[in-house]
Amino acid sequence: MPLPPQKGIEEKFLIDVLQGLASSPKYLQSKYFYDPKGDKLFQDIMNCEEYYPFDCELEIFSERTAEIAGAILREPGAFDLIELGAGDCTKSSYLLEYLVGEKVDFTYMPIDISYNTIAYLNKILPERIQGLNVTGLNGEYFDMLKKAAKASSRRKVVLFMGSNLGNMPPADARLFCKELRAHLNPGDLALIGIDLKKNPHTVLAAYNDKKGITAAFNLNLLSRINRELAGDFKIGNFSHYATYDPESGGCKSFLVSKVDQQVTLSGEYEFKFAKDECIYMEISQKYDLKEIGRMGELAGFKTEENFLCRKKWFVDTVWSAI
Ligand code: AVI
Repeated sequence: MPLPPQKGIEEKFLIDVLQGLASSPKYLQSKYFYDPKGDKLFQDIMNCEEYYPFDCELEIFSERTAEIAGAILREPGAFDLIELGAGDCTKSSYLLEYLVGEKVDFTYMPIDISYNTIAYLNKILPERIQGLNVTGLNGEYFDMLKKAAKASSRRKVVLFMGSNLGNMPPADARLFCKELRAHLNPGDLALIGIDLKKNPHTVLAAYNDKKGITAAFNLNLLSRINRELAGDFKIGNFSHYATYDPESGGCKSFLVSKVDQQVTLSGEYEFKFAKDECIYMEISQKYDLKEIGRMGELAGFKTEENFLCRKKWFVDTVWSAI
């Protein structure tokens, strides 16, 4: 049964929304997309024709499992395989099954902010993959990495897949990689899934699908604000707008106000929107291989291997901590 949101989390949501809507230009944080309806819409996005990143990374994990395992097993000895933001492990399951099949000594440690996700994985994974050791950790990535390091001094292999790094602006992504490195020891590995720069039409179509699923995904955050923060957004008064800049690799989503309007939250906070004013919702940054290698280097990693999908649209890069 889903747990009710904790009080502190609700307060943080209100503070972040008030801060974003009081800013100029206005913004909302994409991490709040994922309420139960948002989770379902994200599943629909992953199944929609234009959204390629999921399929590309699935191809890498399902078809190059032995090679990925080979990169991980280059160093001998038992290790902890830690996945940041594990979700339902659809892609990483290929690797887990392979490693268990090869009788490799490792513990799988999925980390997720959602208590429900971790409870589900702790229960379901050992049933699904007989012989798998699972220790799920519920909390913020770096708090949980610290906890994992305290619990065991084994070598660490960290998975951060799904192009989640792309949802940080590049400067924040660089800081994230540095912080990740600070939690690792020399020789530990990070395997990071990153969406690559490609034909701009392909990228834009993935974030502006014909069925309007991505639009609904973005608009759902306004519905969530109405429900959880007593807002009165008229959802039909906003439209989804996606843009991609092939030079910078920045793919951004906005919600555009169709009319002059005012929105009230919690009966006391009022925000005016001019016709055509935009709320910045999300960045899905694309990189090239050189930029990715440089980002790793700046953070204190060496690129060991790049696993690309056949179309060369997506990479899982393997970095070792130096
Ligand atoms: C979760 N994240 C990597 C997705 C992406 O591609 O940026 C979220 C998403 N937003 C719109 N479509 C998918």
